[in-house]
Parts: sequence; C-alpha cells; structure tokens
Amino acid sequence: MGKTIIISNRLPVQLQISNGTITAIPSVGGLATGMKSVHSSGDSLWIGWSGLTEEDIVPELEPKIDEALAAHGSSKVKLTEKEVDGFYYGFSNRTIWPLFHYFLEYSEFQLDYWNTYKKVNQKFADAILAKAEDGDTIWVHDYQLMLVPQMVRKERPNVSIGFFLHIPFPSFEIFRTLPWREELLEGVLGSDLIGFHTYDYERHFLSSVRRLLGLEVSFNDISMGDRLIKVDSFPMGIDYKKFSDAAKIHYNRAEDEQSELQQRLNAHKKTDPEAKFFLSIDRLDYSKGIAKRLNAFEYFLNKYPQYKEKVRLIILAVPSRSNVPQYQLLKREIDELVGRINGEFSTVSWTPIWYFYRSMPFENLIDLYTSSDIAWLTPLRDGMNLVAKEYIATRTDKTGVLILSEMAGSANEMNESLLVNPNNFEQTADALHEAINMPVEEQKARNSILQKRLARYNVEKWANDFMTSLKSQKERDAANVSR
Ligand code: ADQ
Repeated sequence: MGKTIIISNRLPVQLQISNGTITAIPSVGGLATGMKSVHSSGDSLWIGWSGLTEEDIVPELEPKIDEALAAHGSSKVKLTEKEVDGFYYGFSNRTIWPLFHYFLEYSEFQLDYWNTYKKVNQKFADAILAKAEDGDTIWVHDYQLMLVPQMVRKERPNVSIGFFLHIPFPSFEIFRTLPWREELLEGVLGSDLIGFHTYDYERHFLSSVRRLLGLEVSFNDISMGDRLIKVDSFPMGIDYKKFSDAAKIHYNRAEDEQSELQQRLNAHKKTDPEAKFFLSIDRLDYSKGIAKRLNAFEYFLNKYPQYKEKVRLIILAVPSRSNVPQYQLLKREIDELVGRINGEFSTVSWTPIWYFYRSMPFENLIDLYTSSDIAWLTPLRDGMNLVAKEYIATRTDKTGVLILSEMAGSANEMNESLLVNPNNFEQTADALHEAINMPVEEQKARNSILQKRLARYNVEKWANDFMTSLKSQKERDAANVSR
C-alpha cells in the first residue's frame, strides 16, 4: 500500500520563530483535527504553505524550518509575497470566494490573478510530484488548489486523487460567469473522487460539468475518456468529544478556577436570571451576514420592546483577510452598526451588544458556547458552518436553542434547529421570540436528536468515509478500464 499525501493551502502547523529557534505548533482548526486519523496513521505527508513568504525566510533558518515541519510530517511550498498576493488574496479570495458565495458583484476577473493562480497551483503540484509514487493516495483540499488534481494526474496517472471543496459550489448560472470556468472544472476532474459538503453543491457541479464540458454524467459518475470519476457528498463533522468533554469540565469548575469571562457571564445571569444571551460567532466575512444580523437585531428590539434590558447579543468576529478591501469596508460597517445600535438602545445598566473583534482561545469559546441561551448563526452563504455544530456539542444538559440560516450547508443536517432566511427580518425576529420562550423540554428534545447525529457523524468519520470511498473508486475505475 502506498503512502498518503494531504495537500492544502495552509499547513496544519504554525511556525514560531524566536531568537533563531523555530518551533512548529499544531493548529487547532477543524481540518487539522479531522485529518488526524488520516495524517497520523503510518506513512503520510502534509504539503502546504507555511505562512511565511520567501522574503520572510532567512536562508540560514531554512533547514531549521524544514526540520521543524518534518517533525510534524509536513513539508512546505515556497511562495513569494507577490505570489501570495495574486494567488491567495487575488484569485482565491477576490475571484473564487465571492463568486462561489453568490457575491457576483464582488468577484474580480483579472488576468494577472488567474495567471498567478495557475503558476502557484503548478508549484503545489510540483511539490506533490517530487514526493508521489505510483500507488500513493493524494487528498487535495479546497478552492485555492482546484487545478492541482489535473496537474498531478498528467504526470502520475497511477496515483489515487481525491478533491474536497470546503465552500459551496454555486449554481450553473453563477459559475458560468467565470472567464476560466472550463479550466477550473478540468483541473478538478483530474481527481478520482470529488467531494462536497451537500448534495446540492454536488448537483450544481455535475450540472456545470455536463453543460460546459459536454461530458457524460450518469447518476453521480462522470465519464472522461477511459476514466470514471465519482462525485459525492461528505458533510463535514466536528471533533464532538473534544467539545462535549470541554463543556463538562467548564460546568464543573469551582468559581476560583473559572476564567474571567465565565465569571462575568455567570455574574450577569445571577443578577437577572431571566436575561438571555444571544451568541454570534464567525470570521469577519461578508458571506457570514454579520451586518444583516445586526440590522435584524435592531428590528427585533423594535418589534419586541419587552426584551429591552433583558437580552444581550454577544458578537465574536475573528479578523480575516484584512488586506482585501471588501473586508476592510465590512469591518467599518460593523463597527458603525454596533456603535449606532448601542447608542440608540443602551441604558445606564444595559448594553445590548457586546462586540469582540479577535480570535479567542479554545477555553473562552467554550465559555461563550456554554453560557449562551441562543446561538444565532445566519450566514448568507456558508459551505457548512461548524460553529453551529460546536454549539450543540457543548450543550451537555441539552438546553439551548440554535437559530440557523437555511443558506448554511449544516442546515441540511440540523433540521431540529430554528431555520430562517437571514434576509427575512420578520421571520428572524419571530424566531428569536420563539427561542426565548421555547419550553426547556422542547429544547432538550430537539438537542438530543442533534447531538446523537453529530456524535455519530464526527470529523473522524468524515475523513474515513472520504478515504474509503476514494479507495473503492480507484478499484472500480481500474476494473472499468480493464473491461
Ligand atoms: P469557516 O468559514 O472558517 O470555514 P466555520 O465552519 O464556521 O467557518 O469554522 C470556523 C472555525 O473557527 C470553528 O471551528 C470555530 O470554532 C473557530 N472560531 C470561530 N470564531 C473563533 C474565535 N473568535 N476564536 C477562535 N476560533 C474561532 C470554511 C467554510 C465553512 C466550512 C469549513 C469547514 O467557509 O463553510 O464549514 O471551512 O469545511
């Protein structure tokens, strides 16, 4: 059996350099956790960008960096600052990201971004080709690397290649507007297995393949020359145990062991047991609908004034892509909205919105999840949305209400939450009202079902299902060719 090579834009470790010493610290993100069972078992390698540009890397330090990465089964792709600009901030985040999230008007079609995207994808493919041998399995992740499967396939036809897209695949009418649409599809089709979070994204992709490339599609198989390519959905889960175990510890902590955040949240609850916390957690991204949510909150306070001084909206926004202009504008818009709404409604004893613009340590995330009566997660588009799953996993006493956008991939598996259209303020305000008044027995009934499902379809199962399907697809394809 060959080895496994995982490839993603960023490596699952972060480099820390101080006084000439280099340490690689494993990232705590969902992908890194999910791949643990695939990456740590036996012979595997993870290839990606380290986060440092070539200009950042002093030549004397390079061997030490490589050594620190190798200790974590990782190997770096070297990118210049200019390449990061055109490939990552450019084509990935100013062309594909907005287009695939239905923000057509934000999508920039610039030839130099496209050329850099191709060049950098080739660099990633070359890094794989330097290590890959016949019989190896290669798992390519996400929208930054859509050309890699075909680039590898061309040189190494006898490897298994899987591709997983973490963001939505848009409908044909949106996707067709991209000037390089055929090239992107052909790039992905170098794979044996192509995975999406939902059945809808899978159908959208198949429809584009059929209509733009004229390929034969039968059920979820694509015939391309003598190759058979399988397309399927694999809804990504979370490390359920990690979240529920952390929540149990949180609930059992003595007061003097609690974080300052936990103590303050508890103190508020004690002063007013009827007060409710609404929680909103996202990267600061226009696809997440944070500004709309703030407007909907204002609408709610006007429609249901009885909740003034009773409810608090905690907004946690993680800084993201802050050198892309749309993100800077959004930051300003949110700052202004929070200021305006707090200015309009605050009283001497009540501030309706608590706004944190930062990343938080895992401990504090758990504090927020466990202390919030209602999680209000209403992206305008989201490939999956893992925050919704994390919130439910931490509700170990089964109380709590999740208000979730229909436009999040996770809505498909979380029907027991209150699903809303984030553009409909009336419906959203009513859902908040319903959530505040939902009987505890009903909360428990809904969350029991959700928890059972999330515990079973965890991130490890997601990774294993994908790898198993890739293996059987390669065998099926081999049988098909030899017939
Ligand atoms: P994201 O857009 O980043 O992921 P999401 O799935 O919600 O969105 O994951 C965010 C992660 O960041 C969660 O694990 C959460 O705990 C963490 N996080 C959020 N706020 C934080 C904070 N302030 N501090 C620290 N950590 C924080 C992309 C796609 C999604 C898809 C995932 C996985 O856009 O649609 O679900 O990939 O495929």
